[in-house]
Amino acid sequence: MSEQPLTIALSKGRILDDTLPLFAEAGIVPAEDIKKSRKLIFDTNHAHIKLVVIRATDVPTYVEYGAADMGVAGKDVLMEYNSNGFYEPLDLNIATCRLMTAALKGAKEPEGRIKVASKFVGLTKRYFAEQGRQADIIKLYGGMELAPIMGLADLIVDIVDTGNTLKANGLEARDLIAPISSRLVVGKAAMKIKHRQIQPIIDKLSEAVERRR
Ligand code: PRT
Ligand code: MG
Repeated sequence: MSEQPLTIALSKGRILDDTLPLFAEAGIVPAEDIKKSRKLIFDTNHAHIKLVVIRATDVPTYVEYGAADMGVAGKDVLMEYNSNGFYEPLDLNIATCRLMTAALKGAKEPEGRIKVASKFVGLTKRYFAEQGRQADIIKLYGGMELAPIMGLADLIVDIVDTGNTLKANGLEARDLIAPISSRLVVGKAAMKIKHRQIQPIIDKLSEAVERRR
């Protein structure tokens, strides 16, 4: 019986560097070197499995709409996307970091309304609402560390790993919003229709994640 075709959307950038070795350990290997190619779609060592490599923030969109059957995305991106249009069956435990608030070192946070700069405006809005804190959220596309220095914001919400980027800019981490790692996501329709193809992939990846612990 021939296999139904299956498409997996991978986040490019730093998540991809961690994803490819994990997929290799799970027995899924691209037919050519993804990082040396300008192509966006890749065959693999399994005739029915294709990989597409796209912007991290686009992965949930492709999976929710069923254009890709499954995908790999950072929990930060999934929290910001904020949809229940897919399942999240596996924590891949790669590209780990923390989503945190940060401010100028030693700066007091204002009592009333605070200004918060982030590229994650949706999750930031929800976080401060849950905390019962009045916040004006300012959307930035990068270089969030600059915002407190320039007086644009009191706080930022950003990804922290070693803390070196904050430190180099005179900032300090304040509150942990969530620990972050990359997750396997599976479209709801795909999980029903292609369960026979998808479950073994989840199992193989899960075994690879466990072997690394
Ligand atoms: O274009 P943009 O930079 O917005 O995103 P991207 O598409 O280039 O994604 P990419 O390749 O930067 O990867 C982002 C994803 O990797 C995030 O969604 C996280 O899930 C994950 N990840 C893991 C990280 C980090 N670690 C990380 N350290 N994403 C970003 N950083 C950045 C952070 O933004 C900050 O500038 O690294 C800096 C902090 O690192 P430290 O070590 O100095 O604290
Ligand atoms: Mg980047």
